[in-house]
Amino acid sequence: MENKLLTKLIMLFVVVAAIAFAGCASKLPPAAQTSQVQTTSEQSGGSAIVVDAKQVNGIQEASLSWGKLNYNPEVIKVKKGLPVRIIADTARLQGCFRSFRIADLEITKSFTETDNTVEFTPQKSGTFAFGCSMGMGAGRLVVE
Ligand SMILES: [Cu+2]
Repeated sequence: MENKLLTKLIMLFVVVAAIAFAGCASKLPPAAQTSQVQTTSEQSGGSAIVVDAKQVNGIQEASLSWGKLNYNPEVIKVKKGLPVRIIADTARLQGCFRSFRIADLEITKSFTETDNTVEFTPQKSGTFAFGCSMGMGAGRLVVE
């Protein structure tokens, strides 16, 4: 009896892992996206979740969580030349999605429960793709 339960649990795990991986892999951003102008709708037809960073004591803050098999929000809008603080929701961001990267700004950060923020000051305007270090998850930082 215990063996049957264990087998069921293993099968459940495999199925969940397969779904999670398929979702992650299907979100690979096109390479051209980096230089694209920000638009309000994604290629898939749905609307991107767009958030303006909030200024708190001179720092532009934005939370980063998980939803729809991708980062949430998918677009973070900030202003050039002012410090940005991204605060990761580590309760929802799991696995490789905690390994955060904005390649064009040379920013990499591994979020943990005790170290869930990354700070930087964007010095050039533009739209910069972000994602996990493996290239899954497709978001954009829009610097204006
Ligand atoms: Cu990944």
